[in-house]
Amino acid sequence: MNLFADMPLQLPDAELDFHPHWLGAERADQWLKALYQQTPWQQPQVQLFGRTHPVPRLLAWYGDEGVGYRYSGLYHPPLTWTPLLAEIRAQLSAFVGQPLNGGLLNYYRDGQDSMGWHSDDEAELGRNPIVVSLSLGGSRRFDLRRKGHQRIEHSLQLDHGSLLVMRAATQHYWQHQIAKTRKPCAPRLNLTFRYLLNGEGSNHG
Ligand SMILES: O=C(O)CCC(=O)C(=O)O
Ligand SMILES: [Mn+2]
Repeated sequence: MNLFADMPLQLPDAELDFHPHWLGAERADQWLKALYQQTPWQQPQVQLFGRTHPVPRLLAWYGDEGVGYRYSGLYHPPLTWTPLLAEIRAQLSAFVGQPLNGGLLNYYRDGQDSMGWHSDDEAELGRNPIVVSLSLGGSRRFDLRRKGHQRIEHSLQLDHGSLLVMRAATQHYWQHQIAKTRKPCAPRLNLTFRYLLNGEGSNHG
């Protein structure tokens, strides 16, 4: 748990701002319900050690025209922003003071859905990418470790309506994950908005 609400996290070589109550509960409920219903969720297959597995979550990629994304080895053209997503994108862009032209939606159906260790360091995100991550629904633990190390250095609980902003060199030095958990947890919808310099690239397992 982060006891210092709305304070930057003091991790070396990282720039993380956490806003645990960015969105009020009522609005967060509305957005969760609408986004879940409006999204054409996909569950792509990934190749791992020569075998094919479904990605352990549902996902969808939205973006400005031509801003496609490569995940799980497949190129995904952008879905067109819905009015709600355009509104969320505009609010977040105003909040961080930077343009955002793409957004990955992830839906974790239960504790067995997850996202493995990775950095958001794909070339098309540029040198010091901003990643703006809004969490809705069930709380999940977000872990951080240094690249090349196993030990988890810091964890945050990403609750309904919380916003995590990663900037600067964070992706060079740190990896993050949403681990599987046996604890019962409600479905969770996460949106990560980014700014891509050009349309293609990227890989998320
Ligand atoms: O679900 C989360 O909070 C993490 C999502 C994430 O790391 C990503 O989309 O790159
Ligand atoms: Mn990520």
